[in-house]
Amino acid sequence: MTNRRNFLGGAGAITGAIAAASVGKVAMAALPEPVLQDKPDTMPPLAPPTGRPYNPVVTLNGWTLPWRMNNGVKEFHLVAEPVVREMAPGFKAHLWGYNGQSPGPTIEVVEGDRVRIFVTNKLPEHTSIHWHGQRLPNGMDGITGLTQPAIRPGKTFVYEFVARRPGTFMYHPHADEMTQMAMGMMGFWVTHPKAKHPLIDDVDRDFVFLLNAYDIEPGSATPKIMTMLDFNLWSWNSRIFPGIDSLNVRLNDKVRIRFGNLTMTNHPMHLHGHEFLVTGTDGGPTPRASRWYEVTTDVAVGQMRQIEFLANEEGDWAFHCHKSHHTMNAMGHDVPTMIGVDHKDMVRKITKLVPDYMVMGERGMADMTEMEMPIPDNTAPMMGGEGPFGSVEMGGMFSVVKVRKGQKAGDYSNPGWFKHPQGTVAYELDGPLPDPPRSRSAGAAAMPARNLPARNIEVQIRKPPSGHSGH
Ligand SMILES: [Cu+2]
Repeated sequence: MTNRRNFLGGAGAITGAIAAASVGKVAMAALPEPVLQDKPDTMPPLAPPTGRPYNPVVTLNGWTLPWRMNNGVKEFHLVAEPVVREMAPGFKAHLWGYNGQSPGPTIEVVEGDRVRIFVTNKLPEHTSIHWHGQRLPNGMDGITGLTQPAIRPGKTFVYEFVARRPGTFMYHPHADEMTQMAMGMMGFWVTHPKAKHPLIDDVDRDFVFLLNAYDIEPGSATPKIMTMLDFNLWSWNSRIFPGIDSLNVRLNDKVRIRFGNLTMTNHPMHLHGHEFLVTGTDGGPTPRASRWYEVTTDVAVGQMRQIEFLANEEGDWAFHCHKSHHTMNAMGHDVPTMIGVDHKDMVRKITKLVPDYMVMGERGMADMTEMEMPIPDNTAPMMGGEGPFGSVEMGGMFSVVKVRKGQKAGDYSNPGWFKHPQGTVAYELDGPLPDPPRSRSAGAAAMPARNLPARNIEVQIRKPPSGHSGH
């Protein structure tokens, strides 16, 4: 749950003294008290207490920032600061974020709202915030050096604009971006339509999360900021499976999931058991004629996608990035392929020198999930997550859409594992294998060879006219 900490004595101990010195008491009193979050749990949707009504979103392992109304203006207070983010149970990362967590809180407003955002910098270096995708006055775009001076440590800047178009947006720094995004500074923004919109359907559940990535050495806690491609933690909202909450819906709910990509590579997002439509991008809702059903949609760097589907198949449906390295956690990348290598002789020799030497990967990497290999403190296992049938052998960008009937109206708590109707689970064959029907020995009738007369096929290639005059 959120807590309201004293602004001056709060989380940003590193720069707290500077903040006190540079923001006067009177100025401080005029700011909305910053609300902070100290847990990585998925907060229930925040029904709007003031302003116009809308159907609020659910931020996966995150929360929505409360606001105050001030003469018709929605005022928010973001505090950029170092945070400790639990990325999975047993693994905490030292990141930078907003208001106690990384990513920062989701900001939800309604089309036409006038929004004022106070941004206080409690980082050890300057920052700014860019409101990715918004229509706004150029001077509110948040580009350090280009549209505004940097927000120095301890200083507070004010951004103010009207949320002009409904849609799915992000926010992130545009100052020392390589460092600040690698450290986890980003957040989600949703502008709800002010009235029934021809291209925006009502949904029962509306989930949001950001795709982000970190390079944190096993056993350490701070990301390496110089990494460009070889990240080892692929996360949703700075959480990795099995630390990512499930997306709980009721049978026949209409479900929207919005995601934005602030990593350094693309992510083909894949949903099991249902087909979805891409109903929106960073540019707003897509025209209906442009929508077609898919089960995977690629999200390029800097892009946002919103997908919608009718959850009409009960079960625990996997939902993940389809790059197999992105559903693994740290330490999987520098291991040589050992499949099929017979280690026996080598192991005997090595064991004389290193008594507790262990062979890895001789039969594939699945053994890794079973052998309880000792790993350094503060490290997530490479892949894991216990399911009802054993290890799920996944990490990183993976979660489960849990579709259930019979859950009470409004109850979106985790229903536990799916109870499969009898006879609907893949099973182990008991008894001898029947002859494969295609085998010749099983009788030629199963699939007789097709005897076609040999033909000489002449391929005719029309050559371009000689010379270059035709170009
Ligand atoms: Cu991916």
